[in-house]
Amino acid sequence: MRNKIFLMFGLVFFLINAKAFELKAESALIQAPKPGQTVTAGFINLKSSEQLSIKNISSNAAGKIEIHTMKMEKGPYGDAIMKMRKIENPIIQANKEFILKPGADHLMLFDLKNEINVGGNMKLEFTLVDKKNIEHKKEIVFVIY
Ligand SMILES: [Cu+2]
Repeated sequence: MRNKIFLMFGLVFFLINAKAFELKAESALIQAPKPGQTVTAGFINLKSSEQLSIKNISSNAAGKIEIHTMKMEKGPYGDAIMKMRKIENPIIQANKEFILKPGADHLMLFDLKNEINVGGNMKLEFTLVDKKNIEHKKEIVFVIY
């Protein structure tokens, strides 16, 4: 079911500074938080014609947004524990898919402010820096699922 939703939404195309490069966003989704929770995860596929670094991601609806990676670590009893860690300087490589998906690298949204309902939207503003060190701000609409 979830996979189906991933395919259904998506295809949010846009151009940033058409002469400079093209950035394509697909499957921009945010998981509806569990009742009483103020943290959730988000997912997206990005593809850019030029290398971009993600300097910041912000939203009126969240206090803080990070990109996380998942890593297996040894727990106190020698067992394997999945740990999340912030990616400090995420880079979107030119012409390579930058994929944030469940069970892998993902967006982490903290301090959710509003009520977030399935089927609603959340706007996230990405601050992207190109190789010439020029900043581009791009708003991407995510679908809550
Ligand atoms: Cu996380």
